[in-house]
Amino acid sequence: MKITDARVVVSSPGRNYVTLVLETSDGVVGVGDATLNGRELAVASYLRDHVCPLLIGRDPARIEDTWQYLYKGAYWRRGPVGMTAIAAVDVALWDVKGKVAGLPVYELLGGASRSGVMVYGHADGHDVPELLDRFAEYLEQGYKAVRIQAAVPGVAKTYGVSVHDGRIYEPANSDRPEEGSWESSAYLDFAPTVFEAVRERFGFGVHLLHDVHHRLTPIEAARLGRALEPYRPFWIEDATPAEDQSAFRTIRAHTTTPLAVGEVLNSIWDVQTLITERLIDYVRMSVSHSGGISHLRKVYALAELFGVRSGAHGAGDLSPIAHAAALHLDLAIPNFGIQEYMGHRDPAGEVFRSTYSFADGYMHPGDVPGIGVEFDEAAAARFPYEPRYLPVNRRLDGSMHDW
Ligand code: GCO
Ligand code: MG
Repeated sequence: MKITDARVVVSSPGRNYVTLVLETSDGVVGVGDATLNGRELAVASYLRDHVCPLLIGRDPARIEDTWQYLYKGAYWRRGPVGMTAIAAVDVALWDVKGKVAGLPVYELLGGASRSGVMVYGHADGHDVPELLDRFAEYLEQGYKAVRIQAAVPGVAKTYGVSVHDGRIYEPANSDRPEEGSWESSAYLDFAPTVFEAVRERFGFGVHLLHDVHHRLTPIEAARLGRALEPYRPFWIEDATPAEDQSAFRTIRAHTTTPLAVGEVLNSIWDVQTLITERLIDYVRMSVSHSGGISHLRKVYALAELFGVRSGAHGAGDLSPIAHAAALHLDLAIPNFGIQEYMGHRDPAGEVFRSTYSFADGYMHPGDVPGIGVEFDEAAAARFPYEPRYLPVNRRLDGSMHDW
């Protein structure tokens, strides 16, 4: 069998997604997600101009060899654009392999290690009462774990708080990035009161998570971790800018609050120190941005040796193909921790028809052969690409800060 066609489709059913479609000489079709939010066309070009021509004629069964060919063959290492492009090829090849074998991908990864994958939802509020109402809705749906984010008083447009519908919390401007504002001192005083309110109302029988979105210094993050200890968070996420692995030595020295990081990282080398020095508890890299199933499972295997668990990024800007791929890995690996699940905005379901399911706080990828997501190219054509930027952030004095 040979790969006979490789094409990239950029569509915007609710938000932008980049999808790679591979066709084989046996008529089997495999799909992969190549979405890099706010920089979509860079990955589309990397694939179209530099990768797709190399795939034609290759044997789709040789997944690892193709991975090494694309990674080593580029000469330039790591980075979000290249690793997202390779991930799309990798997932599409696992999809093909599953369809050829007549098995869901998790069976090819060693089979299920659990009956379902615990996911966390994202409850937010413009103030604490609104957050508590949204939190209650997640509990009604059966969620066992919920991330809590509330607007910091005096800080306009806090990260993680939706402007409109309570689910899509990232403003996306088309001409230039929206500007948010930030002040860590106000946030550090406020965040523990949010946890206190949630624990007071809902008790300790539900997991609480919180996303700091790379905004603190190491010692600020240490202070936050310590202040939250009485409320027993499941984790604090991305406490400091992720590229500085050594920052976690400082945080770790001061708090027992579990730490998660990695949604902006792309390779096993980006988390090598974090894992081998046991500086984190959960690694948050996603299938789509980290070289696909083949590479992320190596990250998880390394993490297993050091007692670190998975906690994959699952924002709505990763397509349903990415979410399905994550669920297959989550179901199979021994050291699964938790999976983010933000869901997808309509009309994404018209373009991506998925077989994964949610029940009582757990998800399952389904049992159809392959990844379990059908990509409808005719439907995708009805939703053309729309340029969108992620926001930027300024401190109250006007200087740039991490968003
Ligand atoms: C999360 C993430 C997202 C990112 C987004 C960027 O934990 O869900 O922090 O909200 O900001 O994926 O594109
Ligand atoms: Mg995050």
